Amino acid sequence: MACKRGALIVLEGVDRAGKTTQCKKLLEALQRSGRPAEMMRFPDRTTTIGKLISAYLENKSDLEDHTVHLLFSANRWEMVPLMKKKLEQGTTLVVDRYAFSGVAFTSAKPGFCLDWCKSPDVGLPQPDLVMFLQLSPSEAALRGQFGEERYEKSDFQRAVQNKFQQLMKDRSVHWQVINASQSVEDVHKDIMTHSLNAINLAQNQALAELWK
Ligand code: 2DT
Repeated sequence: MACKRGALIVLEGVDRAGKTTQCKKLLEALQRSGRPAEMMRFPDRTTTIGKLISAYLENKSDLEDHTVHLLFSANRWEMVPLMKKKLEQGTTLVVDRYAFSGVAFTSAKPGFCLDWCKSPDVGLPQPDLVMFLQLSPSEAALRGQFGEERYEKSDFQRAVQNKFQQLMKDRSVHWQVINASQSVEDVHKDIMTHSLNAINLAQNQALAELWK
């Protein structure tokens, strides 16, 4: 490796756990400390594939369930060359949702098993750290109403939460559960500590492939 690579850091969690807020805070803190870092989010709604996904999530179009699952995965794969380039250049990527959301959301639908849902994402860049922002459904409810998008219903979110619990049993992924019911600043402190460790470890390790 010509220079020390950046780390691939993913934040996952159920709705209203504070993922996007925490991604932004982490990004700013890393940049302030002089570490090159950029943020990405999935789905990336700006690409051609992302626009199809966005219309689906906004209930402006209907897509068959397998089809939309594969589009979410394709939306990650289309970013892989850019992700690898950035990581190799030493930039740490802070990513708001990744393949784990992909599997948790689709496998929460009737008729889908975890293995089928994982298969299109096998071989994606393996995150160095996946932080799961844990918040109980009752605490999430206190943070306000759900939005209007397709998956923003409490029964479905509960099923998604269960699928995340199943995914977290997989020891091939570096999961870290974060207590998201703390204050925004305390959650940030936890996230920063785990991220700095991951960045230090990643420097001397080759990027691995997810679920392979
Ligand atoms: P936000 O843009 O508000 O995060 O919501 N989803 C996400 C999937 O079903 N599959 C995926 O692969 C990904 C990344 C989670 C996006 C919604 O899309 C769901 C909520």
